[in-house]
Amino acid sequence: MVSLTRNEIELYSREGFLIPRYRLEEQRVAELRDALDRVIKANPGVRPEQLVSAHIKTPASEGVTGDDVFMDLAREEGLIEIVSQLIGPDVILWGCQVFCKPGGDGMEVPWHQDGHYWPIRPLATCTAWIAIDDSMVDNGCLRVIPRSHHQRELFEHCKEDRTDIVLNQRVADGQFDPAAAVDVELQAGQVSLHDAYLVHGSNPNQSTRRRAGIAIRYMPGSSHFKRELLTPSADVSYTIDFSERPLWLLRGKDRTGRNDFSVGH
Ligand SMILES: O=C(O)CCC(=O)C(=O)O
Repeated sequence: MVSLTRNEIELYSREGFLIPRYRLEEQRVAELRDALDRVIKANPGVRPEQLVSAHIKTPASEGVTGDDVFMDLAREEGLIEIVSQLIGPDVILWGCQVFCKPGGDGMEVPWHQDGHYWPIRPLATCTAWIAIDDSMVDNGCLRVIPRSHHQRELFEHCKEDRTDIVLNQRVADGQFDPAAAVDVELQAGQVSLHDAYLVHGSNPNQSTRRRAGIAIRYMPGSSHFKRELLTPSADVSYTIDFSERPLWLLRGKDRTGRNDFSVGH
């Protein structure tokens, strides 16, 4: 099993993101592609960048029919091991979204901090973003602003009235330097990890090649998923309903004693 070096752990803590040496085998990537094809087929009314809760097979309040292959990926020991080196020994799975940008019209993800959207206190999550296709500059790879997580504060976000973007709130101007952006290019099967406070986004897909990735969200057992903080809303231009979101304790304990693992299962 791959474990992170001390250097990698320090890099994640300093920069807010990391590309570990962990990589899925080709066969596994092929299974993810097949699962994605099934999910796209089962959800004809949903933009493929907005396949929220794709790890849950039965559509719940968010309306997306997911696939067990994505759940198996989220439970993969190798991933959990790496994540636990970054967030501690208690690991709770609380979310998963496929961001699939079709060739030609794949949408932009505006600059944002994930934590702005999430009802987690204290706010903490490590996202593992797994490339299902090669994710390069021309097809709209993830872009990050290194160290923008440092102060552990949420910047002001403003609403965008555009229909060609995946999220309709973005970090308001003047709070970070977009010129500092780093492209996180990954080959299919590679993984990047990012912190809940890190400013990140991605450009539209300018190529004819699809760019699909799956973001799996893990929080430490010292955080509370406070469903009542955010009510179901269209704030992100698609339905997010934290009130019914199931949680899975994958490793260790719920140190808060307040996370509800019965909801939504
Ligand atoms: O896949 C993308 O381009 C954006 C992903 C993202 O915003 C996230 O994982 O939080």
